[in-house]
Amino acid sequence: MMSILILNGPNLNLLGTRQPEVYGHATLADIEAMCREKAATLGIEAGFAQSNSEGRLVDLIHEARERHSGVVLNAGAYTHTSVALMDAITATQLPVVELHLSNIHAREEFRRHSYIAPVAIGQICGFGAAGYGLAIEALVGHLDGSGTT
Ligand code: CA2
Repeated sequence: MMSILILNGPNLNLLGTRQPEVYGHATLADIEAMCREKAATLGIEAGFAQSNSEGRLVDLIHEARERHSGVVLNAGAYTHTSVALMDAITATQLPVVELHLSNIHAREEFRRHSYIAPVAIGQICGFGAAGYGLAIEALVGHLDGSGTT
């Protein structure tokens, strides 16, 4: 059975507790449950992980190559800073869908630049927790050949 990894970066463990006007009311556990439901509907397996550490996220991307066919990545603030995450994606050659809860293009200027975007198959942002479901669909569409990218 096809398996994908949904990987979350720094501070996303705090979701649902603060700034609901920006990031919504869903907790990361709610989002995990929603992702598992979506995966079951699509007939695939899904791993789900979160780390606040850049190096741990690099390790998880490396390890994903053994078990998963692709990654949905919300790299949080490392999106805007991490050459290491960009290189990890390039090194593993895994297809990655970049995901953000908020519309990073409608916020501070520094959030508009992403080190992930050039090595991702595409980016989804601005749809809150629902974006995870959209990203899973896009990744599975890419992997089974029914997507456009
Ligand atoms: O919109 C997104 O998903 C982000 O990746 C979230 C990151 C932010 O740095 C990116 O620019 C966009 C921040 C996540 C912070 O999560 C919080 C959770 C609860 C309370 C406050 C922040």
